[in-house]
Amino acid sequence: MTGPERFQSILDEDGKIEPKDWMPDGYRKTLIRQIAQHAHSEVIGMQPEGNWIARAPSLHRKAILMAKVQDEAGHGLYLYSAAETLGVSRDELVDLLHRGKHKYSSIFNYPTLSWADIGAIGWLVDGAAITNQVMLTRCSYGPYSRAMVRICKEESFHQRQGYEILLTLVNGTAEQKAMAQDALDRWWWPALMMFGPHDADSTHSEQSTAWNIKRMSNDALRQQFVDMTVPQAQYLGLEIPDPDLSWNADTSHWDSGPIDWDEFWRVVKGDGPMNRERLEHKRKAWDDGAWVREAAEAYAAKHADQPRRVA
Ligand code: BYC
Repeated sequence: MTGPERFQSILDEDGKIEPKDWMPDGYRKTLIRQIAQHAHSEVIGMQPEGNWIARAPSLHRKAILMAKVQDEAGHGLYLYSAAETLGVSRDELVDLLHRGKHKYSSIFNYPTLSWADIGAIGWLVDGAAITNQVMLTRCSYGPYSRAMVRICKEESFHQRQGYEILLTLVNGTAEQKAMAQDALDRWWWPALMMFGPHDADSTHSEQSTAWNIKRMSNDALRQQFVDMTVPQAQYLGLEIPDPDLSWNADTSHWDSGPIDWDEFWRVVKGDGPMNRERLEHKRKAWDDGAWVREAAEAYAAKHADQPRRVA
């Protein structure tokens, strides 16, 4: 069997493509693009929540939030490693992000203005991310799909801790409940935008679906998220900020109103409320960490000829 024939037969049998297998150039490029964007999102995504670590309302909340933010760093590392199996280095990818040549998820360009935003991120942002990532556990590229399995387990905990923050707030004072409603008002639409443009406007969906990278469309995943989240909002006693939201008895789905795609593209193209701050902060953290990388390299060079100690 030739390389291309074997590649197609693996896809036909719903198998996994592994790093050493032959793969079309476009398949490799698509995966590098998507996995790198995903890794960057995890790392940039530490900022909105990191903003509240020092201001968490109790030691307990602070410990949970620190663990969550560290998990996101870990997700970034698995994903950069998965991208490296495709022949690109982490340094190259990070450099492309720092030079503004790579995208990351639009959602992380919104500010976290109150403690309730930390609840809304866990509930909605991690909730949307899991919806997408459960699908990606079935992606045809082995290293990416396996990274997703572990990430989804951690994201489920993140989602629940966010929901629990909001549950506590809605059962608190009127002011706390209003804070939770305000967070939902600001995060609802950006969370729906995380799934990407409508299927008809999606550049990559058709090819990515043919390659078993995507197993569900942007709109189908968005609908799944809406259907899952509406009853959760009802249980919280909060109102989803969509006047067109209504139950459709014919389709057994919630119908929602139009998304502001102008806002989406503005944010994706770098002009959202926090785009500049997020990239500046990321570049500064990279520069500030130079001494750590230099020390690690000097140490590795000095001990290169010694057998590695296993702890
Ligand atoms: N934001 O052809 P399409 C987390 C771009 S982090 C920005 O449909 P595709 C967390 C898209 O890249 C989890 N750009 O694209 C961390 C493309 O542009 P290019 C984040 C977007 O790839 C910390 C163009 O629009 N999850 O959980 O087939 C704290 C056309 O779109 C967005 C992932 O990264 C967007 N929202 O489908 C808390 C999931 N949407 O590349 C939580 C992995 C679209 O041609 N990614 N674009 O210049 C994916 O599954 C897919 O890439 C997408 C888009 C579904 C997002």
